[in-house]
Amino acid sequence: MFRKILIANRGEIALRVICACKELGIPTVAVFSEADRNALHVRFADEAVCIGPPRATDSYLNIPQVISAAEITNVDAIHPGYGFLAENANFAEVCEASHISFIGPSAEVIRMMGEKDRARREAAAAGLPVIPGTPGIVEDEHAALRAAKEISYPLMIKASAGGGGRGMRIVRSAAEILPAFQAARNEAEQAFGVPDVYFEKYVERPRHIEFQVLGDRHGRVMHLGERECSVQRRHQKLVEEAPSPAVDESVRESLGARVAGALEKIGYSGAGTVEFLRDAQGEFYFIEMNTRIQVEHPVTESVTGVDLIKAQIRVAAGEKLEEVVPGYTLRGHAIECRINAEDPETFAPSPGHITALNFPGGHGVRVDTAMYSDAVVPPYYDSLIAKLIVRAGDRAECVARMRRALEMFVIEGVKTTIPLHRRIVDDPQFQRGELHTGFLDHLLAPAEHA
Ligand code: MV4
Repeated sequence: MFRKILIANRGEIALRVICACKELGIPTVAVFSEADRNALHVRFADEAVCIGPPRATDSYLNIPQVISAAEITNVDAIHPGYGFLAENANFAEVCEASHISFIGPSAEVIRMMGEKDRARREAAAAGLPVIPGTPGIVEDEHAALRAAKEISYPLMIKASAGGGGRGMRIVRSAAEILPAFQAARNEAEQAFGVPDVYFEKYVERPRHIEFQVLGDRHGRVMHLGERECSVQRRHQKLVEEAPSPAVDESVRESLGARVAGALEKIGYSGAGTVEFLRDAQGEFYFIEMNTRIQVEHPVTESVTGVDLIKAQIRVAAGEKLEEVVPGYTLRGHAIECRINAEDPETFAPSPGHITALNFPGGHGVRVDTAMYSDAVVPPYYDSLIAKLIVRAGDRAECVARMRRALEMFVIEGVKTTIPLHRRIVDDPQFQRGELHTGFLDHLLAPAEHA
């Protein structure tokens, strides 16, 4: 097992990782920017090192600064959390070159999954269903016209370096294809420095369903069931749940086994998430893989009983999967609401000073946060300030529990998305579990009158 772990992150996930380390008996080192001097992750870690000015590029994204902090404090592993350096293959490489274990998959696999057209090809080769589309990048206008004719409309143009919804375009007719192709290439070049794009058939109003996986460093990979993440706005998830209301045991077992088998072929290790779209006919298609722990991991923990952060650390230290997770049974239902410091109507960030705070509690309620009364939410980072996770015997009881927990949650001093979450869980369609990726836009659209 590791002697000491540095957590290259901030906020609730840094605190979450420190909690897991404490329970494993591993000393921790926090890093922090000048804006996070009084943050809870700094106070709760055994040691803390300032790594630079408030802006993330100067601190949490500054690889030499993070590595220096790791060397000064003599850690033997780094946990990257999510965001920041978590899916940076160069960072994983620098860690290993510095004889520090990166708690995550190999740099090669991170790089593979970061190139989305390549990830799609590798997933297909390993036996996962993919959306009909181009075998690789579309090089020029001639190839674009040919590919569009083959795939037919509507189709989607995606940036190879994109992911998470950035650099995508829907094309509904032949008249739009060439302008859209050029625009998408320009946008991709601007955003990622790489103009490469590929095409897929467009799937209308799909569900977003993702499988949690865990692999050891001995070639074994298992799945821990799926999460439903269809409640999103502009590719930001707001509510996630496990299991998905659209997945029954036979689909879970067959697709889960295919996912685990595919990742064993690829040589995956660590925690990861395989994202699928599920179309209206119930077909599943691989779209992307995330090679990190995700924000919504607690819903999977709640229904499997597996502590995913501890498991991540143990497999990174070389323990075998059969020892880390001897087995699990899915029990009940869990829902997570992401609470952001944002205006619930305009979604404008609302940084500031927390003047009053009351967390909900009671049976089946978990709050993952680094907030405290008198804390400051800085303007420099993403606006997630708390995750409210509830579990119950079934989905209906879980929704009722979420409604009462949201009622108990008080945050004053900054605007939050709590009022929006109340609207979501009060919605009859949400309560019926009839979700798709357009659900939230529909809920937010101004009411139409006949
Ligand atoms: C798609 C799609 C429809 N057809 N691909 C958005 C994020 C990125 N991970 C992939 N995304 C999509 N890819 C094809 N071929 C629709 C989306 C999509 C979406 C996916 C998941 C959750 C929310 C979404 C919202 C809009 C579009």
